[in-house]
Amino acid sequence: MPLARSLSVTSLSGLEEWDEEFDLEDAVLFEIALEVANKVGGIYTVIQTKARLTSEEWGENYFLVGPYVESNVRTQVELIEPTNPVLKRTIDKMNSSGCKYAAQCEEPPHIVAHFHEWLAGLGLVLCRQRQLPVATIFTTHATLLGRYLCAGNVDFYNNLAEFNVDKERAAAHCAHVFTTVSQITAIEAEHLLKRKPDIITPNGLNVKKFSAVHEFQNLHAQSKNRIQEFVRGHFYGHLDFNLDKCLFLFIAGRYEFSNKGADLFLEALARLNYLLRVNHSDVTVIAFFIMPARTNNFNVETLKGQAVRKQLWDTAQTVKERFGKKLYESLFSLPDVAKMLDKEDFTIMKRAIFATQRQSQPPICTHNMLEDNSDPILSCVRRIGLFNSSADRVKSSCHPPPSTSNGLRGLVRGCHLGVFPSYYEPWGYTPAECTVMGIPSISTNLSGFGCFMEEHIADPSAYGIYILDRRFRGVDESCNQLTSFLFQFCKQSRRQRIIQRNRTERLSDLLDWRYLGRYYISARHMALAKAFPDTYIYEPHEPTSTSGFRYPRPASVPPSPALSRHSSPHHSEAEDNDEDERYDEDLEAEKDRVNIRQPYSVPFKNKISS
Ligand code: G6P
Ligand code: 1S3
Repeated sequence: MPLARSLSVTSLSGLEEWDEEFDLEDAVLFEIALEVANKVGGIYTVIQTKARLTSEEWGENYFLVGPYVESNVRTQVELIEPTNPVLKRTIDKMNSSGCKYAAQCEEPPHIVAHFHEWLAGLGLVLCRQRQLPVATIFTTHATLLGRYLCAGNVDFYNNLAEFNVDKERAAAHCAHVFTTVSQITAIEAEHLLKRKPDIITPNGLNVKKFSAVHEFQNLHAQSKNRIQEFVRGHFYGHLDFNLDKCLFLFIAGRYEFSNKGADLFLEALARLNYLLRVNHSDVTVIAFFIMPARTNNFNVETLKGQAVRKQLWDTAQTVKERFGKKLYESLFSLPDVAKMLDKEDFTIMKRAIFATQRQSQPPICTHNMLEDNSDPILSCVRRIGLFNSSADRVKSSCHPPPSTSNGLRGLVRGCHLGVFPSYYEPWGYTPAECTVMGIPSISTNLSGFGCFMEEHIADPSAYGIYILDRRFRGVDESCNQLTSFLFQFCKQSRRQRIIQRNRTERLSDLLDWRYLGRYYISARHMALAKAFPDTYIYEPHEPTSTSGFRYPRPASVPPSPALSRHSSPHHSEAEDNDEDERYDEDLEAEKDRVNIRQPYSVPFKNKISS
C-alpha cells in the first residue's frame, strides 16, 4: 500500500502558504466524467490540467473514469496493468461481467468518488441508492436549465425531453459534498437545483514559469509574426493597412452564439469600426472567431491567398539571392547600383505582384461552412455589414478551432486581446488561459472568471482584466461599454500594451492549480468526513481577519492613454519601440511597491485525522 502522502502548496507570489499533511494511506480517489480523455468542452481542461496536482497527492490511488472512445484511447491513453490487487480484481470482474460493483474484498479502501456534471451523476445516485460505502462529490460546471434558458434561442417545447433536470437535481442532492465552479453558478444552483453548494471549486491551470522573465513577451512577438503571415495571405490584394499597427482580437469557445457573447462582440465591432473611421485612426483591428461551426474544408479563396503569399515570399528570396550574388561580384569593381536589378528580376517581381490582384473582398471564413445561410455569426456579419472592405477599420475572420491545443495556444499568444462578453459562463477558461500567457482579456460580471477576478483585484482593468457589466445594464448599454473598452484599447501605444501584458501575466499565480487546488482538496476531505465519520474529521476554520485579499492597484504608470507621457505631442515611433528597457524599469518599480504578501481568503481549513 502507498505511504501516507503530504501535499505542500507553497507560497506563490506572496499568496498564502498552505502546507498540510493528512493520511490517505487506505483511501482511493475516483474521478468520473464524460470528458475524461474526451474533449467536449471546458470540463476536459479541468480534469486534464488538474491531474498532475491530484496525482501528486493520491499517487497510484487516483483513477479517472471516462467513456471508452477508441480514437481517444489510441491518442491519449497509455494502457497499463493495475498494480493494486484489489483494483485488479475489480477491473477483471467488471471486464468479465459488465460494469457491476464487485469489490467484496477483505480490507476495502475508503473510496472517494467525484462525479462531474449530471451525465456522470447517475453513478452517484446509484452509489447512494445501493448504499455503497463511498464518499461522493458532485461538481456541476453549468446547470442544464441555466444554459438553455440563457441561450434564448432554444426551441424550448421541442426539446423538453432533453431538459433532464431531475437527474441533475438528484445527483446534487444525493452527494455528500456538492460543489460548483463559481459564486455566480452557486446562486444559480441554489435556485435551480435547490441545493446550495458546500464549496466553490474555481478552475485552475498549470502555470508554466519561464526562467527568463520576459520570455512570454518574446513568444507573443513570435506568434504575432505568424498571425501577420496569415493575414498577408488572407487579405492579399487588400493590404492597404499597416500590419504593424494592426491589433488582433479573438473570441473562442463552445459555439453558443449568445451565451458566449459573440452577438455582443459583433455589434461592438461594428460600433468600433465606425469610431475608428470617424476618428481617422491608423489602427486596424482584425477579429478572429474561433468557434466549432460545421465545415468541410478550407475554401478555395483561403488556399489561394496562402499560395499567393508563398509565391511572393519565394520571389523575394529568389531576387534577394540573385541580387546578393551580383552585389557581391560587383563590389570588386566600381558597382553601378542602378543596374543591380536586371530586366528578368523585374519581370518575376511583376508577375508575382500581378498574382496579388483580386476582384473579390477577402473572405470572412477560412472554411466552407455547411450551414452558411443560417450560421449565426455569418448572419450577423451580413446584417451589420462587416465585409472586410478597404474602408473598414475592423475586419473579421472565422476559423474552426485548431486541431491541437498548441495551435490554439499560439493564436492566443499572438493576439493582443481576448474578448469574451459571455452571458452564460459558469467559469470561462479562455480568459484564464489568456491571463497566464500575459494576454489581456475582456470577460463579464456574469462569468465565474470575471467575478473571481473582480473579487481579487482592486483595479482589474489596470492589469488587463476588463470586466464588462452584463448583470446590471441593458444589452445596448453593455455593448457601448464593450465598444468603449475596445476603443480605449486601440488607443494604447505599444509601450502601454507591453506594460499591461506584464501586469496581466503577474496575476497567473492566482489561477494556478498549485493555489486553487486547495478547494478540491477541501471538498474531498469534507466528503470523507461525512461518509466515514469514525475515521475522518473535517474542521472548517473561521475566515480570518486577513481574508479577502485583493491585488492592489499597480503603482506605476497607468496604462490609460490619457495619462501616459507617450500621448504627448512629442511622442515618436522611436520612443514607442524603445520598449525593452522601459518595461524592465516598470517591472522593477512595481516589484518594490506592490505588496501582495497578504493571505488570500480561504473559506475552510481542513484537518483530517485517522
Ligand atoms: C513583445 C516583444 C517586443 C515587441 C512587442 C510587440 O513585448 O518583446 O519586442 O515589440 O511584443 O507588442 P505589440 O503589442 O505591438 O504586439
Ligand atoms: C463549462 O463548459 P462550457 O464552455 O460549456 O465548464 C467549464 C469548466 O468548468 C467552464 O469553464 C465553462 O464556463 C462552462 O461552460
